[in-house]
Amino acid sequence: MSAGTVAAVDLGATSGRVIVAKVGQNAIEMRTVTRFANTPVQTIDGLHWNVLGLYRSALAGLGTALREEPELSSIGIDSWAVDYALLRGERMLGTPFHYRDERTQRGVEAAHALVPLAELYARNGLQFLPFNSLYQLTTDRLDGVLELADGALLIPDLFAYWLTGRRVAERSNASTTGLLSVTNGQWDTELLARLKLPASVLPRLVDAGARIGSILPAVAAELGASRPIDVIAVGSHDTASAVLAVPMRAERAAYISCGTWGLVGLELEHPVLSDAARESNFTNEGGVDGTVRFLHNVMGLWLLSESVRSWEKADGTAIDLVELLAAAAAVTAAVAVFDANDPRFLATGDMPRRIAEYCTEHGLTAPASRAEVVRSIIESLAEAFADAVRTAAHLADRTVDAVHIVGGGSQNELLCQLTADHLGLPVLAGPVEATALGNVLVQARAQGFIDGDLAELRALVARSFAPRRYEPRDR
Ligand code: LRH
Repeated sequence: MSAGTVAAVDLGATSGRVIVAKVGQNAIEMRTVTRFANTPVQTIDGLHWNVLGLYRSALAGLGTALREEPELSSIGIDSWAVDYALLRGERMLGTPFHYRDERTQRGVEAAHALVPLAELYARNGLQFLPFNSLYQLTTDRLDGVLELADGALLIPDLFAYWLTGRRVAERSNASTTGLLSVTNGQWDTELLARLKLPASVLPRLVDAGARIGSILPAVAAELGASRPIDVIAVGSHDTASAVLAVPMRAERAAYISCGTWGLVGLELEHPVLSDAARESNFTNEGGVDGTVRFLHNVMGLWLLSESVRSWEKADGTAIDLVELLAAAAAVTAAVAVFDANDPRFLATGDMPRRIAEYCTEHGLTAPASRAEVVRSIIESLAEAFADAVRTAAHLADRTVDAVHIVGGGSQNELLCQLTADHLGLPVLAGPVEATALGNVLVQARAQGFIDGDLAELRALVARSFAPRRYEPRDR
């Protein structure tokens, strides 16, 4: 078995990147080839992803990757979950909506009138999020748009289709649609019929590790590739890839995949579908190798990035985030701790104002300076993370003795330390690029550059990227 080189296209809610990795049984080397902004666009009908811009940037990055690493053998794509493009033949019908668009309220009501939430949970195992694809598709149905479509592809599957001409639905991301059976991992055709959604728009399911196809000749020409390159299905839901690359002992550890969202939970072999799990809004998403991600979505660093966006708009200049975080760490006064899970924080908008409103409504002193707002956000996130870890362990009847934080949030020292303090447990931080790592590991295994089960892949991650440890302090 010898090492090989693969490329990950990793699309996040604020930026995308193309990363190349040389993966062998004993070490992984990763290098970011390009990073590009992901800036959603508000038009008259709502908030959209600029998927064409993202695809162009991904192609440019892959072209550079191929020039720099001519032996590159495959490509894997991951992104945020739930959002999709509708297709008719080869044509994309309109521009995909962003899950933070507020149009889906009608879809939620209409879907629940057909199938109540408790029954949905028993069938799909998903926490209620107003943007789960089934509510978005129901809104498209009500708007008369769905009937025009003969296909629906989640964002990574859309990119794979544009690269290869093959339409598939990778199973980890398909599990976030709400239309996949949590018990047998197949499209739930009975549920689709009851929701009046056409099963015919949904493509064939594939598992992470499956070869989707070779890049089309026109794509090869654009990338300057002189030989066929495979596109491999990875854990195309970014959280599935991130959790795969958490260097944990899954039976005893909780994880927090912390980027735009803070995804807090456990890896299980079987879903937990109890009333208590549903009432606590815990989800059972599909992971790589048949695992279940039992987790809760906490609002995450979105609270911070959206606050920074408001301030930058007001100032007309960029904010130095490192400086701002240092100022937040230096705040000594007690700051308000608010409920980071409050739905008012979901949509785009003036986050500092919403936090102040929340505080006033709940008899808390609203943070005054920007440093205090940031401190308040981080304290509130740490508390919400700790709560979610405790609830997950209780609901799944598991003992947790360490918590791993991966993703961008693992670089936030204050957040890691406060999470450890709130839980009274050690926090192990890193790797930062867990999502891209999970992506390249699945490709490398599919290509035979490495082998092993999840525990062995995680041991390889731990050897290559040793986590940083935060001990809990007395409170
Ligand atoms: C994180 C994420 C998360 C989903 C949300 C829509 O990027 O994929 O797992 O709940 O985006």
